[in-house]
Amino acid sequence: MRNYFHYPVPLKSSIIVFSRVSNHQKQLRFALVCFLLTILHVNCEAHDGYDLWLRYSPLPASTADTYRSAIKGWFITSQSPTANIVRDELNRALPVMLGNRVAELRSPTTQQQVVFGTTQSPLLSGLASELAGLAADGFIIKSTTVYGKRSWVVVGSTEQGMLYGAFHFLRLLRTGNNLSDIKSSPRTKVRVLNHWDNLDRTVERGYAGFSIWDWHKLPDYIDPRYYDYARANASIGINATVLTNVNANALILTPQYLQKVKALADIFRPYGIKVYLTARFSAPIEIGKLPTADPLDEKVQQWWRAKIDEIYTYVPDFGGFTVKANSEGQPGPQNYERTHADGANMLAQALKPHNGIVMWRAFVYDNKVPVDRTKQAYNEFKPLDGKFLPNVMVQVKNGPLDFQPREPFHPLFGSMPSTAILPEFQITQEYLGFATHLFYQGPLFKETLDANTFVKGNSSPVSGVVDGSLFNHQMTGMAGVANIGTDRNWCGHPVAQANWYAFGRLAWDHQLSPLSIAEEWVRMTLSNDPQVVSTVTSIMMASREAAVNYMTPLGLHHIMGWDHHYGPGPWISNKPRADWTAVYYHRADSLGVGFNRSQSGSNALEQYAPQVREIFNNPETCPEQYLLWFHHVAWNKRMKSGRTLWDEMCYHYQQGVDTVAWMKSQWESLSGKIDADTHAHVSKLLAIQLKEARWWRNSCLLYFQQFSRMPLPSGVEAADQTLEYYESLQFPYAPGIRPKW
Ligand code: BDP
Repeated sequence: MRNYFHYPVPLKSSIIVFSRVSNHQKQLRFALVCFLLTILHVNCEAHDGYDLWLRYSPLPASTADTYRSAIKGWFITSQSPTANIVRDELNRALPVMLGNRVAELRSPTTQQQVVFGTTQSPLLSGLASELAGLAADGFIIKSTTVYGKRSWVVVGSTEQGMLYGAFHFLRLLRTGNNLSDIKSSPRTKVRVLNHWDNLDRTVERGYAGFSIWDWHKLPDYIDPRYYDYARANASIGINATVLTNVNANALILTPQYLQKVKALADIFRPYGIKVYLTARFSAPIEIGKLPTADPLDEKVQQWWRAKIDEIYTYVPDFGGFTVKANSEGQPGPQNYERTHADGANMLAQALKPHNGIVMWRAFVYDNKVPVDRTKQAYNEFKPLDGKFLPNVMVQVKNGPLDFQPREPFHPLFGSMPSTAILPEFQITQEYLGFATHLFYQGPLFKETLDANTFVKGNSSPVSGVVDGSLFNHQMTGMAGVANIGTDRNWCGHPVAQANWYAFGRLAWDHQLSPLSIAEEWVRMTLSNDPQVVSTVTSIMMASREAAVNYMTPLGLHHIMGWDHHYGPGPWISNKPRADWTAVYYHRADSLGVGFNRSQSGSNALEQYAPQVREIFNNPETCPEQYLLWFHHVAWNKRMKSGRTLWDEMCYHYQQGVDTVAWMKSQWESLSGKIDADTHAHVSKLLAIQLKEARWWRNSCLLYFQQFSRMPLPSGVEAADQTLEYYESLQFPYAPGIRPKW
């Protein structure tokens, strides 16, 4: 009898051989080894976050045993670059999670197994009808009989579907879920990351180092990170990446750079990721030497056609363009008195023969300072509904202003029924504490997706616009501004990875709950220990509301520091444009605070469906979380709690600080339960977050108190500095500042 015990550990020697010894000795040694392994397991699993949520480690013995009884080996039916990626991933994951015995089989005939493949394989073609009802790139995981053996199959109708299925299968194992029959397919088609990365490797609103695209060394030097980036995205269903900043540089469209773009596209292709670029509208002038970029000028049209044909010679499956036009100084069709539709359609026409698309952003504001900036996108785009070509999507930020901790949903959702609408979220935390604050955005994304637009009956959620079901659109997607950089852990804050993860998971399926996504992420990234899972998910789920409270409670917005948007700045005034100041947005005076967007004010509410308008227009029925977004409210107005508005505001700021203190103490309780480096890192960041939450509370309350002239209610801590002190703070080198163009 072979006398060995095989235990999967993340250490070099995973096989421990026992020599001839008595049973008692054996038991003692066994206990000792287990004890040592437990210690080593906790202490040796140090990780630096580079592996993201793809960090495989040994499953608890009983869980591994359960899986091993159903999985003796695995087999891949396809042969393709994508199949090789699946093979690598399984080889990377299964031996660690389940032990070396669960290995690749030469043929699928011998034992209980998992078969990965597509319905093109004769072995799996019988499942084609089951996959037929699923959207492209969906997959099924199913228990079935293969050559007489009860087995699991992971099948897509495409190679990409198989890849997504394989990652999902591993996710089930990694999170300790029971294997059961699953059908899954993406609810949106273009699941795209927008990188605001410049060619000099700075990242606009980036807080995790420099751009991961090493343009200078491309295409000859291929950073291994490119593969890891693609792998991480594929694991959560992201299938598109816009490599360059929306504040675009035309150089990216020149041959010198297109070679570099090609190198990246070639790497990403087998992972099912298409490459897109930002198109600078004035490129025909800047690199084409034409006198104009007028979209109706024939020479301009010809130039773009030739340029686009050229791009496809480098990247045959090039996805298309994202365009920011006539916004914040970017050139666009309005420079030539043409509309956004004229501009978008010109590019769409040239992309069409190649199946490329245009993602045309609705984040616009022109040179005239508007009465209410939140109305501008709707005013410019709503009249263009039905005028865009079918391969154009209008890309709309989640709220009508600009990625605030909380905004009502953007009124363009649902109001352009004949146009494909692509929502844009900001995964990078420009207004959300940079990469210093723990701010889990799952609840924020979901709040927008679940918001009821009432545009088509009583149940018309934004998600119905996004997945195309509300107006029967085939072109669908979800865009997120990436929070990725060269920091070893990719996103700066160890927990900021969860926002990238949540974005991908929700773009795939907006029905998932932020809590379940957080739990998956914690289990895959930190630990399956129930205490860790429940504590970290509670911290994550509390974090969004905490930040709203200590930054912009009750509907306040855009009172961050000037330009860099770091820290509080409700006093910001006297800037080149009124709508670049905080006082424009909060409108505090001796009577009250808030922006009146009701019928008696800017009437931004007219842009919403009547049912929404009715609820929001009346300060008595307007949800308090949006109160100061839509109303100018008296300081002594009675709130639902019975407190005055002033007292309520004070309590919200205090509550924000208290929640961060609670988050910190909860995190401390996990010492020794998760890897020490990650624990220490997050712990230090939470200390900064607590300090900054107090800074927000103190400075905002001192500032608004000048207008309310009311005392702080009991239980709200007084500031330890003067308002002048807070106003004097300057941060000329805060990260992520946009370059001056
Ligand atoms: C704002 C950012 C700015 C971006 C702009 C955009 O401050 O850096 O260029 O959004 O989305 O929030 O175009």
